[in-house]
Amino acid sequence: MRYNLYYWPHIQGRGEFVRLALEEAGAEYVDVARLPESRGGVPALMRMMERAPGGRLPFAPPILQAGREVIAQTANILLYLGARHGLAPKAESGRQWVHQLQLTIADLVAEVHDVHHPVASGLYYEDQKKEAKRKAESFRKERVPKYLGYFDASFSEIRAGRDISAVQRSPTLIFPRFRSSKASSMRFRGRYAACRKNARG
Ligand SMILES: N[C@@H](CCC(=O)N[C@@H](CS)C(=O)NCC(=O)O)C(=O)O
Repeated sequence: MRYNLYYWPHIQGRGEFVRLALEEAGAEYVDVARLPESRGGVPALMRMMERAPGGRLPFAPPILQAGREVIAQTANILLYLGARHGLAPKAESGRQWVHQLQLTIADLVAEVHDVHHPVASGLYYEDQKKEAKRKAESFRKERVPKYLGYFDASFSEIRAGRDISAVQRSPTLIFPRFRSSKASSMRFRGRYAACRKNARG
């Protein structure tokens, strides 16, 4: 099966989670919006948003087309790929646990976005810098330690052998890579590093 991925061509963003899973799976895929407009490009992405085959309209990219199926919402796409490519546990409870972690990552991603667009998504960061600065303070002090503490505790449980099968080769392994990716840590690199150092004591 050759997949079509639809995502904004000039940013890593949420599309990167899907690309990493596809790469990990060794799956064949086309990054449609990165093609020239004669074969895809952003117009093809817009067409997919407005007239998805089957009428299941996506709200926003990333979007994965798998044959006649059109799937949106990053965590939903990873749930789909995880089951089909052995990236997630076979047992339903394990898959649900991995999905829970991925949804929590989605919450973190949304918060990172909101730090830079605290007033409105449609406004440029430059137009809401004052509010962004205030938001960033509580994000760095309270939210980053809370999220990292949660993931550290979860991975400690897994390392302790209680549910290793749940996360072996799962899309959540993307998380450590995500942290070191441009999408998040470019802006909060110092804070992430400090939190990790504190966590290790
Ligand atoms: N919950 C969705 C969020 C999707 C999303 O916000 N996509 C961004 C790009 S990363 C977008 O283009 N949003 C347009 C909009 O919300 O109007 C997911 O996890 O996939």
